[in-house]
Amino acid sequence: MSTIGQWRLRAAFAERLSRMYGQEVPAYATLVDVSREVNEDVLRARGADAERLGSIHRVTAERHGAIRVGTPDELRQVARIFAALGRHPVGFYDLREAAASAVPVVSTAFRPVDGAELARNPFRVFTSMLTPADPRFFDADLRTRLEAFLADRELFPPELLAPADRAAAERELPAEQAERFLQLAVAAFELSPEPVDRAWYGTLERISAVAADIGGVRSTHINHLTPRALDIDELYRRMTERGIEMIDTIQGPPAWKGPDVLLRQTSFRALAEPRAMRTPDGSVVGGALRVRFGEVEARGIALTREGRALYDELLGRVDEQASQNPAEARSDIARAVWERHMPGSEEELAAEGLACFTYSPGTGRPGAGRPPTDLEGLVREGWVRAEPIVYEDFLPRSAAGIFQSNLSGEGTRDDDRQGTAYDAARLSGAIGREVLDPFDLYAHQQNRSLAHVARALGLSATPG
Ligand code: OOG
Ligand code: NI
Repeated sequence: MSTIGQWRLRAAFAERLSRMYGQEVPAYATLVDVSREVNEDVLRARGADAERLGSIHRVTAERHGAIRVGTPDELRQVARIFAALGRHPVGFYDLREAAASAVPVVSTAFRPVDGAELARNPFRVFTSMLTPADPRFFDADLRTRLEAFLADRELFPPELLAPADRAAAERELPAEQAERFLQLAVAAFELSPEPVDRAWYGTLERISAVAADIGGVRSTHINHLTPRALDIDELYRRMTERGIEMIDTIQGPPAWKGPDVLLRQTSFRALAEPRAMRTPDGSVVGGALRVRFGEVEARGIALTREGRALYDELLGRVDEQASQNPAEARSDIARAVWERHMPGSEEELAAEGLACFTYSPGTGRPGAGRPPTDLEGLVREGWVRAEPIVYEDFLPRSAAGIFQSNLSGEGTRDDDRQGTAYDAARLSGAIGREVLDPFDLYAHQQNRSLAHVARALGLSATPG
């Protein structure tokens, strides 16, 4: 009998989820169409250069999704489903701190970590977990009710979890079982038609719209699915031209003449969708909720820890200058700051140890003589080729911005109270598997390529 391997399961899951989401959220289908058009135009205009950060095949199929769960148990279950698809938890994001309004969640991203797996299909899911124990948001009474509500629901049926465990262990599934697994997995992230308890939802919504979205209903759902665009500024213009109202900024690094780094994202607001509501007297009435939206992103080069510190520092400078000059466009301020302080080429980023690359032996044979021992010299003379490593993760500030742009109200947060501590180690404990450090993953990939170069060129030491 034929079997389906993990990456094919992952690709099929991405595709089916995308089809489901496009049927249910038509603006998403527009976003995918416009992204494809922009990417084709960029490829035509820039040729091979357009594929420096991923083949057009990868980029066209590339998506990230986002889901939100309520408890460590639910998070552990989702981790089992994602492990079946060859994904690991990477990175810790504390949105409670990053957001100005009430976003009581901590998050990680489930994604492939191996270079070949990423190239096949990088489909990743930003996954957030509610923090009912945080007294800044929930008092003791509400916490108790919320935890009881969450403990009583089942997001993922056993018929989904059993094949998930098998796929995780065997890295494949028999075709028939794969079909059933994929159907159940997609269904688990569809919007449920079950009527929403209006009073309970409203109680949570007064605290935080995110809390209501997670703990106000008996199911979870994918809340956006994000295609990747090679020119996000052009995409923003074309979506606006088509009459789709976008949030007013592109988040992350500014548009500038230097290399694309990290991640730039923008979105359209959640649309009001009809939902059945159960009123306190038990009758079911029509209502509407805004819970699903659309986002698009452009990915750039991964930064090292030092590069990221520079990015965060520049963000601070931009904030400061923007608050001092409210009349000036933030994007202009950001561009000016970057042009002053951010190295303007890949070579400089590499030389200063700010960005991550994979190195390989050069294809052309450089002139006679011995190769230099330093990496810069090796690259300059053509002994070694440097390819940028694409940033596969997220940015807390942008993620908070995405949450926030979709909240109807600010919610409430009592900053006089001490928040419950959460970090990557505690989240690892909740998931039952280690939350990996993205910087370590990029460094590892770079170091491995350097060791390979050293062997291939017969160098006595790894260049650095
Ligand atoms: C997740 C928001 C974060 C991103 O791209 O930064 C995110 C959510 O709204 O649940 O997806
Ligand atoms: Ni997103």
